[in-house]
Amino acid sequence: MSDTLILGAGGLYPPLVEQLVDDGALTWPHGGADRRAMLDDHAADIRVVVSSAGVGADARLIDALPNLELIANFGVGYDATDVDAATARGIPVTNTPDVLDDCVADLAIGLTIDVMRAISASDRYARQGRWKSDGPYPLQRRVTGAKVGILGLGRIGQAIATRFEGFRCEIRYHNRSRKDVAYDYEESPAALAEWADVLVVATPGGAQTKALVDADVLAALGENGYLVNIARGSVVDQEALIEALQHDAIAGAALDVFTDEPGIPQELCDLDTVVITPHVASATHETRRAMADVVLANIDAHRAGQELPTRVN
Ligand code: 8YV
Repeated sequence: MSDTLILGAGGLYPPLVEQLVDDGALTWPHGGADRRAMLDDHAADIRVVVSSAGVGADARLIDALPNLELIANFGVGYDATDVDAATARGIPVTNTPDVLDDCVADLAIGLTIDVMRAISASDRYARQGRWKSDGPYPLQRRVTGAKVGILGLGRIGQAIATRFEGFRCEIRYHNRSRKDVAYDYEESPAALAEWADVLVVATPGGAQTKALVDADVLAALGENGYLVNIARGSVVDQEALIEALQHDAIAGAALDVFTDEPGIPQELCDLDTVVITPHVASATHETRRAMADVVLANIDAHRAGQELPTRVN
């Protein structure tokens, strides 16, 4: 319907965007002048905004839409949207929990194996003909039995932990609050990092977790430790991470998320001890379809005046 505005359409599930656009939805233009023109023409019509990790509804946009009734976020993390501003206006925000846990956890395992076993780095080595010219690839680190620290033991963190159990890993965690689980709790991110061979970041983003993994946590992780981040770039002090990697103060990092996406610092790209994926943890056909269904279920429920299935505020 033409009362819907899709933010960051390029980063969503294309069939969802097609379906909404076929129904008359507008897509948020790239340029500032085009945005102003769209708001001049349509601000009063917009009742539903579809947001995502890529582009959220900030306070300015929320302010500019006088009749906004719903922000339906395509993604479990809604830190790009100003939920306080929405709540102040009585506007519900919804997200897409649960349906993406498995794919995000799968990628966390893949990234861990890649960075410890140098899959991508040794693939490059092999393709460059260096096996022949330089000899066998240097030895790597064993994943099975490694000590895995999970920072943020929510649904995704638990799905990651369960998978690591299959690798006979010892698991500990740090979280805002203790959980009723069989894993030992560490009192701080630094204590968890000190203990762990691999520190997996699985917290929400936002102000509360900003730079939770800082220079001290990286120092505690140490020269034999690996960092894996499938959460948000904001949770890790990216400058401190680059510094630690450049000085071999940690053994490596596998990153799906970055501070200023889609920008990735060249310093990270230049390091063979870093595995990089472009925020694809939920990006499978199956999971993106399921996320789209949750977005549509929330929009449909809103239009029917029913309770929203996955409201966050
Ligand atoms: C994005 C995510 O929503 O669920 C999240 O929090 O970060 C992702 O699933 C997706 O990439 C669309 O931007």
